[in-house]
Formats: sequence, structure tokens, C-alpha cells
Amino acid sequence: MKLPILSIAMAILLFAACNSGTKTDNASTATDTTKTGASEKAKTTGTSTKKVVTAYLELKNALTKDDDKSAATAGNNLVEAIAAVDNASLTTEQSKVFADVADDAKEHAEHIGSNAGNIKHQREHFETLSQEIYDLVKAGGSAGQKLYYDNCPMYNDGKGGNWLSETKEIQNPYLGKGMPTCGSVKEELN
Ligand SMILES: [Cu+2]
Repeated sequence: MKLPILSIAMAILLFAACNSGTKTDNASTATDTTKTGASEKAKTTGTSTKKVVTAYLELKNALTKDDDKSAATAGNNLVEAIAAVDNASLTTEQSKVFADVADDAKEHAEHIGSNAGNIKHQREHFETLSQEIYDLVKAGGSAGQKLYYDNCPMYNDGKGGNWLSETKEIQNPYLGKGMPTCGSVKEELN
């Protein structure tokens, strides 16, 4: 019985901390601690993986600007977006892929959220996270938004790193302002 209440409280804290301001009705939900399952379900209905992709892109854009604090905020938003996905809004294929990537993606997003001040470590998590979001987008997770799968050959001592972008122009989240246009488009998605 304690877990749902705790997670609601956590969600409110995160919303307050990130100042996202998207859900003003959270406060009223929280005071009503006697209802758990039903109100939780209603709250998340219709939330698709599109919001996960949006939060990921927000994170990517923060990293292109070497902005570790905004990256942390975006990481926390991504955790929220993953938690809010309603399985009923997904196709069978999307549901399968989401089940495969959700836990790992959430963990990467959490580490990014708690590592303001250490952009190198944020980028390490971003690299693996990008592969998981790629799988989600391949299953139609961006709800038709046109995206580009980019590669930077120089990241991580030449091992390279990939990322998803909403722009055709390269804006490198791994090297940031140091080498903003390093990289190339590997694949166009949707
Ligand atoms: Cu970490």
C-alpha cells in the first residue's frame, strides 16, 4: 500500500523540482491518499511513448550546449515520461519493445538526472540510452515525428557514439560546443 503513495509523492517532488508545470492537478491527486490504483490509471491514460521521445530530445539538446544542469532536468523529465507511459496506448509491437527498454532507459535517465556537474558521465549514459530510444522509435514510438539517427565517429576515443535528432543538421551532443558539427546522418526514421 505504501508504494503508490510514495511514488505519487516522488512525482510531485520531481515536478516541483523541475518546475515543468504540466500537471497542476497532481496536488489534488496527492491529498486523496485513499485512492490508489484507480486514480493512477486515470491520470496516465493516453500517455504514449511520444513524450519519452520528446524528453530524450530535450536532453540531447542540452548536451549539445554542454549544459549539464538542463541535461539533468531533462533526465528527470525523461524518468517521468517513461513512468507515465500507458501500455494501452501502445501497439503490440511497441508494447514489446517498450517492455524491453523501459527499465534500462529509466536507469540511464536517473543517472543523468543526478549527475549535474559531471557531463562526461551524463554522456556515457546518454550513449546507451540513445540505442534504447532508437529501438523505441523504430517501433513507431515517435508517433510519426521525423527523426535522424546520427553518428559521431570521434566519441569515446574513436569508438563512436550514436544519437537521435529532430534536425537534419548535425548538432553533436557528445562533443558539444567543442566540435558541434562532427558526425553524419546514418539513417532517416519515419
Ligand atoms: Cu551513472
